Amino acid sequence: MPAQPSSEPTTLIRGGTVVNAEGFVRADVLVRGERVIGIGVDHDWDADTVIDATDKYVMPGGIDVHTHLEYPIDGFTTRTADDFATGSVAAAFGGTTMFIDFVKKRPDASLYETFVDRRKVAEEKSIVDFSLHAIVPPLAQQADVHEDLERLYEEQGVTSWKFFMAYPGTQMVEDNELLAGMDLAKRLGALPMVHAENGHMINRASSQLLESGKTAEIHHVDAHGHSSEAEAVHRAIVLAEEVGTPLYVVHVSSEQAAVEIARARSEGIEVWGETCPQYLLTALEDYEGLGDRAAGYICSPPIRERANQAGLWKYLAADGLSTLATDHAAFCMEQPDDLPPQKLRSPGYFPKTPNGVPGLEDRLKVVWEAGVVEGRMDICRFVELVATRPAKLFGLYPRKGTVSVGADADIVVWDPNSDHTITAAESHSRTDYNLYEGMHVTGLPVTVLSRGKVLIHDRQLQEAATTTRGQYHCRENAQLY
Ligand code: DUC
Ligand code: ZN
Ligand code: ZN
Repeated sequence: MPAQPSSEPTTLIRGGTVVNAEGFVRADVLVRGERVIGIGVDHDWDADTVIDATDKYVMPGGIDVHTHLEYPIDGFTTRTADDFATGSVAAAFGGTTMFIDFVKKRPDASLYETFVDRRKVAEEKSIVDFSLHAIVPPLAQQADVHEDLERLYEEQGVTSWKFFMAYPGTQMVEDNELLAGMDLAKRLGALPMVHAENGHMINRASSQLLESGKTAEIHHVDAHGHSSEAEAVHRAIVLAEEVGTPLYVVHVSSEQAAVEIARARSEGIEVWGETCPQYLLTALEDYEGLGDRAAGYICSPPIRERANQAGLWKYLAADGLSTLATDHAAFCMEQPDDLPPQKLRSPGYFPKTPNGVPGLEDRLKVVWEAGVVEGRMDICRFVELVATRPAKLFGLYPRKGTVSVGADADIVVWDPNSDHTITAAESHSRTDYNLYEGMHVTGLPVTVLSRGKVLIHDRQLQEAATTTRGQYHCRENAQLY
């Protein structure tokens, strides 16, 4: 199939192995404009740009469905360090060509108004495509929030809504509100997402720790027990089943919580679990001796004991857990002048340590290393976890999450023979530390295309990255299978 005459630029990715969730094949990929227009070996294709992918994999760009860029937390007293510019550059360097961030209602605006402002900021800054989930505030913060959710769904394609089962008094919704939100989600076909930790159990444990003088960073993990996560996951599944809606559980950190999801899935219940690299590759043992600097590892739910990791890997392999996202909420350890108080704003007092860890640039590399190179998953499952399943669940498939004719040319050329040692100094996030500092990885994204534009080539940022902007995506309903 010769390329049809067109004024749009063409790119030929030649000599690689195309990897999709369903399988892999040795084939060339022809891109015209923003889309893939041909995949094959027997052709007379010519193109304006030819990329040699010999001995490399050609995969769909990573989709990170859980990020927090320039994101306000703790009652808007601080915000994450990466803005949409630095965060999206870090994403591109790491082979991620689409992210889905969150909108949290500002105190002075409705959820809808906050969404409009945030979408605009991201459109001005991001170099890769993006979308936004809505965070559903308690009704006490916005009594008519369901009207906004419906409007966001209809007008902006916001087809996924996150509910907090933790943080009573600020973000937590009680079960009646969760049920009402799930009812609305079911009526529209939106996908409810839950931060599943029992907020009352966490508050009780925190108070007891503080009363006994256990205020140091390391006690954050003690306040967020496995059982508080497993209980909330179980409850969310029961409530979703009662309503009859599918459910997505974000950032599953505990094997006990994964067991609840896997059990429900084995009974045919439509619940999907996400986990994150920090829960698979870092552990409590990595930060228990760090004193105040354990702050760099604090996130919720917490990074748990090393013995917990094997269970998460087991459920990832068996599809008890179905997606890998980062929950990238990067803060700096050293305080920059131009950012609000960061990780060390309250040394020795864990309740005020900003929650969140970085990972957007590293997700594909570290999961490839620990997953594919170390034999825990094959390359197709890797693609499914980091791109295809996220695209399906969040209404982007088959436009994204696959290298197929007609799909957006969001493509990563992956060199399984390149190696690299991860350091914060060579990373592109604004944060100044890296959870994977010193980790040696084999397998790197060498060329990255976003809707046909080459953003990264030979691991260098290209001119196109300075002149193009990512697009906001209105999303469809989840495709569950
Ligand atoms: N939940 C998240 O998903 N990210 C940051 C903090 C939190 O509680
Ligand atoms: Zn959360
Ligand atoms: Zn998050």
